[in-house]
Amino acid sequence: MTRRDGDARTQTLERTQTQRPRLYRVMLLNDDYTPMDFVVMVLERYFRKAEQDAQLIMLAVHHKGRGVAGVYPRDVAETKVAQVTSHARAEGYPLQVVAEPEA
Ligand code: TYC
Repeated sequence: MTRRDGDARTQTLERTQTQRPRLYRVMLLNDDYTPMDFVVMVLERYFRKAEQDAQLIMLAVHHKGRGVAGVYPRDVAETKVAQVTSHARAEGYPLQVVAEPEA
């Protein structure tokens, strides 16, 4: 990393590599009321999972309490949270979906 001092108050930091955008995990949380079939449909439709993978992820969330539906840049992750939450509420289900930054 090179540091060039121009004006005493202004410094420019140069990097040879650009930083990759931070990625966010979209997490599904378990609850007692959302039907399993609805969660599987969500994983297929919004997270592009094949049916068998969707079943496995849904069951893992059911047993462990939470699990990763997908990993995306922040704007995509936030859009998926909003879309899935809106769909679940429209059906009257309490499904919780959250985005969290990768470590
Ligand atoms: N626990 C729910 C049931 O027994 C199923 C479920 C799975 C709900 C995953 C939410 O994120 C979830 N119907």
